[in-house]
Amino acid sequence: MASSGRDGDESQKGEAESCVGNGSSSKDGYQQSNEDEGAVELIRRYFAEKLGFSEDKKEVFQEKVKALTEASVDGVIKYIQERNCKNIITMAGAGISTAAGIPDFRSPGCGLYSNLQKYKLPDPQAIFEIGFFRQNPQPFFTLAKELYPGSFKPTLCHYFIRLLNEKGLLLRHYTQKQNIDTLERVAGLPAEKIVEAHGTFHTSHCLECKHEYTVDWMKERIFSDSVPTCEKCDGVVKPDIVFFGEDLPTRFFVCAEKDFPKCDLLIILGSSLTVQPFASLIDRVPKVCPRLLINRERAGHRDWVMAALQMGRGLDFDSRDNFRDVAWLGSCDEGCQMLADKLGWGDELRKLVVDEHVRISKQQNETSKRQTEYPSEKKRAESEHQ
Ligand code: CNA
Repeated sequence: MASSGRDGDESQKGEAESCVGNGSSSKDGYQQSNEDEGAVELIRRYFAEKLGFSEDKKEVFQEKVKALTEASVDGVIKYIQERNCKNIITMAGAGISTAAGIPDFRSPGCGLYSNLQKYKLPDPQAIFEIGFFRQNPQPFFTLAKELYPGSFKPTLCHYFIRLLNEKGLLLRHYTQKQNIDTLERVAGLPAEKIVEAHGTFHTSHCLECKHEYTVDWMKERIFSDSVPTCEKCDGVVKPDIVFFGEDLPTRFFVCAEKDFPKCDLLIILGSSLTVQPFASLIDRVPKVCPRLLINRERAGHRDWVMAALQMGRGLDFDSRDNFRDVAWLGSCDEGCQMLADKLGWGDELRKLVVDEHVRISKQQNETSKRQTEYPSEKKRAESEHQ
């Protein structure tokens, strides 16, 4: 996967070279390409004027000068170092936790949506739709039991985000995983740095009277194979993850409004960027802000017609005018290790992962040993959390 990442970089570099006309194309080829560009520019202007999308080219040109010197990973590293970035935003999807053994949603074959046949749902997404859940909550809780974290450990990518924070570079981490794993917290990222856009398993609420329940209360119900019902009013209790058809947490809107205009580098990790409004956060950074995607596949990019016409929104890896968007294709862990190496923190990150994984294993062993020796301690710990 790293090699395809590197190929991705090379293609960006090739593109940058052809932009300045120093490629190996013949004079005829060069003239032809100039004519093509002229035609594309004419079409672009025509549509931009007709549709009212006209952009101030001068402004964009001036901004271009301010962004990456090279639309590649090395360009991003140089930018971080020379511009003294302090307001990096990371946006993460389910892909940052697959290396910990937690499936994502849409990856063909191994993603959750490919493996829900046994629940006989009208369609795979129904398991996360609030209307369906109100009628039939059982499939969701059966799935939650299957997926409940046993001894998952944060991935290297989670620790990279922690390092960004410890180096004073991270403004905020936005995650759209439904955080049953809460791996960001386990990795040591402070709560105020995390925005859980699609909620969390950390708390649960009764759908009727809104009474709150703890993660341990919910866990016990999930593992006893019962649909959790409220002790006050008998309503169904749902973990505070955002289902389709529900509003996102207020914190998401408040933080996004404040953070994105300040962002000086956006790093998108392990997301298909298919679900709104999370996906469109990528368009809320300043026009000059570089955006780096680290993912197994390209995501969130404008289609080529819109890119050629300089219209529409989304990442823009391929247009000749690209001065800020970079795709590194491969695993999140490999991509983050590569970034850390280039920033000179490679060994620190490797050591952090090893030390923390040893610490977590030790903690997990001690807990399960204590609970085997003193089963009543488990009961006490659970009731203390309620
Ligand atoms: P996703 O749609 O499953 O995408 C994951 C992305 O990560 C894909 O592009 C993968 O190729 C990539 N990937 C997987 N593993 C790795 C890896 N190790 N390294 C690099 N890349 C990797 O998950 P997202 O988080 O992007 O999307 C959110 C899910 C939540 C959507 O698919 C929704 O259907 C789902 N959901 C949303 C809601 C809601 O919006 N309220 C509710 C319930 C579920």
